[in-house]
Amino acid sequence: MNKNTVSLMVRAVIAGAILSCAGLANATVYSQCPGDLNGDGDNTDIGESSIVTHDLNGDGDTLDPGEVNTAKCMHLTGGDGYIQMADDTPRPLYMFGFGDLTGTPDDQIMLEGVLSAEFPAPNIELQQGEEFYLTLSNTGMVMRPDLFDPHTVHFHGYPNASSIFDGLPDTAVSINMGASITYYYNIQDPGTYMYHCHVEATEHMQMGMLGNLYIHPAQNGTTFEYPLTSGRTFDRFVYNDGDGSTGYDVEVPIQLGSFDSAFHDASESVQPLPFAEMADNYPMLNGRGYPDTVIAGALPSVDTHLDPGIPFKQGRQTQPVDTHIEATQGEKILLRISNLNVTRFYSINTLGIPMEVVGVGAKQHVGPSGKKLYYKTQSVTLGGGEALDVMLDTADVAAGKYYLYTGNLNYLSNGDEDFGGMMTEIIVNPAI
Ligand SMILES: [Ca+2]
Ligand SMILES: [Ca+2]
Ligand SMILES: [Ca+2]
Ligand SMILES: [Ca+2]
Ligand SMILES: [Cu+2]
Repeated sequence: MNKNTVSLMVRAVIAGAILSCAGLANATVYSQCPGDLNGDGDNTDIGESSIVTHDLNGDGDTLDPGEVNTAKCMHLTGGDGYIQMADDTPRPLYMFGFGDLTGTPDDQIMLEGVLSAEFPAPNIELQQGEEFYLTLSNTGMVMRPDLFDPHTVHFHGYPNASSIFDGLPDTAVSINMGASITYYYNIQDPGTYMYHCHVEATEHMQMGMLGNLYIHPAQNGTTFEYPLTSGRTFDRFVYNDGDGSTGYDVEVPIQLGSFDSAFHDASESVQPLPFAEMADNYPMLNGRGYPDTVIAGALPSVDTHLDPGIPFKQGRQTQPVDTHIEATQGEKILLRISNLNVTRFYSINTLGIPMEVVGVGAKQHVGPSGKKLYYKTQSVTLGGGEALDVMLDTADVAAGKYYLYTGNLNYLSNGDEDFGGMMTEIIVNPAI
């Protein structure tokens, strides 16, 4: 048992004691989820209805024809945890983050939600017309029992009707440890967004409270041929384009980002945080460096690197979002690329498959008159808070393996180890 392990154990025991003294572990949260009759935050159990009726024409009557909307619920935790970096000897890294506990009964959230941070934060995928009830429960910082940080959810770039649900600490409520709030969103604007905690944003964002957020348009399900007479049809689109020009077959959300391991280590070891020296050394796609990026599905749990004596460790998968890109020749791949990094711009390139940018900042890329401003490129650059919808058309591409990677070669590394970092593979399978 090394010194680090002992210190982890000691702090975990202190944290456990504080949690039980404060009653935090036994605290009950109160999620709001229309149609959920047994209070487990899930409105799709047997006998439950996810249907809620609403007055859509403003006459005060909710029963007119067509006045039915679908409510969708999700339950996120805000707290701390560990993820695994892609060094040759996998290295756990301490972080703050959101975890997905949707479907967990309210009275078990505080216990189950301990050390549940995920990176990136759980994907939030919505459909235009949905009403989204997002409960955030602050499950505390178990490895930092000296901290009492609140958290929020901020939908970046999203046109929110009310500032109370926007997550800015200045204008909205922040959620203290042991407490919860249910955010309400009327989902009307399709596009690629992102979300993050806005409390002490430089710190909480560097520590990992960042996620993919994207909204499918009402046009989905309608079939368009694009280009006309080409014989290529689509029924999924990035935007309500009216002509199918944002149609795609395969969709991959990609969050560009990076961590400063010295900052994370200082947070874990209760040292002053080196804000001024912040310099990220682990560039990642969806919270992983290459070659972990090409692994389909979740990475294994990081449990094995921690002492089994740490209480509440649930064997959770903390990096569930992959960057596995695979299509059949002739298909269009949509990359929903966003950057929420607090220190850097990042450029990302393809070779052999041109990128076509069809959306910028959660809007279809058209001029004021509707004229398409789509453009082809081999490289896109995004600063923190920016999003692009990038199409890869494999129609005229040979089957094989291609790469999506940053052209800044110093970012192709995992910490001190070269040949990793911000890169993944694009597999184009031959058409049969
Ligand atoms: Ca239920
Ligand atoms: Ca009505
Ligand atoms: Ca009416
Ligand atoms: Ca802080
Ligand atoms: Cu936070």
